[in-house]
Amino acid sequence: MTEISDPPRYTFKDAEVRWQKAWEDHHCFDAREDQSRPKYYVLEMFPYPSGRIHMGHVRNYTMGDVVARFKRARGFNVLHPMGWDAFGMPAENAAMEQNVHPAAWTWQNIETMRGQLKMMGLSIDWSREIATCDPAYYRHEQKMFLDFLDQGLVYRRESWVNWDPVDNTVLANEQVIDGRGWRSGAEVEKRQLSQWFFRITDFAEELRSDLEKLTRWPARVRLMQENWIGRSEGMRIQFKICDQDQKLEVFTTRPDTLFGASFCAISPDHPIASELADESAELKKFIDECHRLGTSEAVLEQAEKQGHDTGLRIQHPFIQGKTLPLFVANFVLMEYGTGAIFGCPAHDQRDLDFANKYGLPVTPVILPPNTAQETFTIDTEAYTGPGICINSDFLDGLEFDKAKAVIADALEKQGTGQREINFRLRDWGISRQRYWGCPIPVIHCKDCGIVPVPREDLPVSLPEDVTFDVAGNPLDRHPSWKHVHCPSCGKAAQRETDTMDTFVDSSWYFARFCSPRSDQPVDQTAADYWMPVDQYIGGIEHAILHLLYSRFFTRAMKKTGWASLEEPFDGLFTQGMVCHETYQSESGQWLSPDDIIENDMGMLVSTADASPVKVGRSEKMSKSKKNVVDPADIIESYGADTARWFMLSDSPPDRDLEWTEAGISGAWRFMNRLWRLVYRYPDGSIKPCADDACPETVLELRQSIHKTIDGITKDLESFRFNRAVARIYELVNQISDFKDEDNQSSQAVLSEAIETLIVLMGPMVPHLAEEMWSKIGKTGLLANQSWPNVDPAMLIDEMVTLAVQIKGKLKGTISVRRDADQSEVEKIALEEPSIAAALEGKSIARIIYVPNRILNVVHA
Ligand code: ANZ
Ligand code: ZN
Repeated sequence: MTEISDPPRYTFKDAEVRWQKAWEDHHCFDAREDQSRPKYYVLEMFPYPSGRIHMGHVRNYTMGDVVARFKRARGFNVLHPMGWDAFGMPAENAAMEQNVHPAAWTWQNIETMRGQLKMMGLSIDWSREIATCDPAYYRHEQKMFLDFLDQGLVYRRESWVNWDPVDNTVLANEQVIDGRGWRSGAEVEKRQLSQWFFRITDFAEELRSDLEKLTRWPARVRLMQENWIGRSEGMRIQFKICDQDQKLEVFTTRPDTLFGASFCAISPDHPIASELADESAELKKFIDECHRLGTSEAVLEQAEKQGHDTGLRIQHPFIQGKTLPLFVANFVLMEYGTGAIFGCPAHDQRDLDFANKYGLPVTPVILPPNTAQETFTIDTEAYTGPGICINSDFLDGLEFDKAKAVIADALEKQGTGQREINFRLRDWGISRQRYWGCPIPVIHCKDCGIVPVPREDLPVSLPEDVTFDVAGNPLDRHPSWKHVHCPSCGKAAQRETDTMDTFVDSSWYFARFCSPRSDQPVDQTAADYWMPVDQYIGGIEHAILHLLYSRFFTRAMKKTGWASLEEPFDGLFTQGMVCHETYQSESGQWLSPDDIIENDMGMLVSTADASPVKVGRSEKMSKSKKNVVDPADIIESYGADTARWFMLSDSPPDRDLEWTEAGISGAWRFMNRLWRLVYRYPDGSIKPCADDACPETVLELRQSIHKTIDGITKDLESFRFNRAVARIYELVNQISDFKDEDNQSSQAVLSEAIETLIVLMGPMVPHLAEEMWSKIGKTGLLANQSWPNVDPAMLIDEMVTLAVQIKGKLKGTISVRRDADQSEVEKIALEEPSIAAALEGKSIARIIYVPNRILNVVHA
């Protein structure tokens, strides 16, 4: 028997820094292009440097690190970089509130968070670190912007914006809450402002149809993107406006309901509305009210449908003498279709609500299947399903789909309508009237118009001496920064003072990581080697915009010669959130987990005054509910490996994870148990006996080892970390239970078990694994060790119970090897006494075999 000395405690504090340093000293994770080896690019969504890492980061980066280390052990040349999504509003808010410079605040946060990430022991190539606020990064973004401009992928146009009159700034729709600015609380106004746009709509069809190719993306994300792009097949129809030369052009996806039209409506921003408003104070008031409410889709979804009758009448294209009233209505968006509609109340809920409110007729024109026309009526609920056309002249009796085609032909023949495909996707407005962003590199000249900054003058850097004591864009009021000479004519001119949406910065960072110090945006050789990202990992909150923008940007880069592929992310995984119970005092104040304690009676009470605490449901960790646990504290008390292990162990990685004290201390105990286990390790040089000479217990443990390798390999390939963890627990139990004797084969299998266990745990708890690896006398870093191979002979032993039927009736069962082939199974079955007896004297016609389940014998 192996002597078990009393093991000392595992001192993670000393071990974790020691191994981090060893990896760094050996440049273990530095990635270099190597055409002779297959590459694997693992990327987690890079963090915003808000100040400290949170549990969401820990979960995200732990998963990515497991994949990176696993793939490296599997022989891939792995790229696993890290950087900072460093521009954005919070830095400016900090500047305003704490009187620090946004750059200083950001770089300080990066410093802190880099240190925290390093404490996690991530296998990152830190030599590739980038920060988007670094001119060395954003100069390339500016260069590409100019290339996009040359290619017509960027343009400037007037557009409506939410204007906060107190902060003097444009607000995103999400920053308008109940019609007021989220910071100032001021009533938001609508203003027309010249803004820069990326022509993402050029790629609408492609961005949609290529989703089909993204087979390694979650179906849910693909669907969300598809809905966001929103392709609609419909028609553009020109209606005649009575007593006017003007036409009213509408977009509809339901031309089959044209005979049920009872009104037309235009958006408050439609040119006809503006024109009429010049003559009507009442209409002007109505339009202003609509603007106050906001005209975004989200707002309008909620708002009550309201309209203003213009008094104009619209001629129905097929019904002689029939005219429809024209309204200005708050639910019609200017940015979609033509900004005008015809309303068919019977078959559209919004139209019906509107018609009922304004007393407009409701004529059903689609009859649902199996419904009698005489009794079919619509009162408060529109019918939007399929059916047969009624009350529709030459469409009567047609299936609605067929009717669409018939009426489309009729309108096209009349010259008053054209088939059209519309997308919900809008061009991407990237102008921000903010300081802490990438400057848009153009100059406005009175004579020459928009002049690109000459490429040799890039970067256009942000000025450092800016103030945040008053509202508005600091770049705009800077005394000298914007005043330049026109590069074209030399006269006095002005820089563009808009900066880019920070989503631009994150739309190409993954490409920059391939050659982070290149003096071009990307080095083509490097990018061709590393791209696409093989595995991208991040939160579901980025399912739409960030991923769509990145897909667009990559296409735009291809068009301008900066990329050679369209899709940047081959595989995508979206992780769940980290949640925690919530606590409230009796008076309803949120309490942090640190503010409560269990009293003698086992009740949760406040540490401050021992008053009882209400335990609420588990929710995503958030500052507002105070249910956050700081990862730094956890790493400090338990070590990085414990935190990583718990993150991986608890739930499937795409689900929410419930953070508990019990869970983390359980993980901690397991780390220590592992550490004690290595003290059983015998000399690893012992050779095992030949398989057939092995005692049964030895064979059993060998089989477990190889089943574990096989299982964990598959689990890590498919993001089933929690199952990999469960297999580790099982193997550890088996090793603990193994009665090793002082003979060669049992000592050999024990060393195989412990070595394998350590290698398998490497990706998940890398520090402890290194420590154990060295403890059992291995030289060289575990980080450079390759993944163990499965001995297939150790897998196929498993027996399965097979039902044997005769003509479909169960006659007995036999035990056979899993996946045994038919002839072997037949032989065993036919020799089985009960079967043999039943078949006595019969001639077998055929035998049907369902592997691992059933053998059915059919006799004549
Ligand atoms: C008449 C009609 C009858 C409609 C009916 C629907 C049902 P999707 O599928 O999203 O493309 N629409 C068109 N432009 C609009 C705008 N700018 N603002 C608000 N609504 C608009 O939706 C297309 C339908 O949305 C169009 O088809 C139009 O109403 C409305 F029984 O035309 B429909
Ligand atoms: Zn000029």
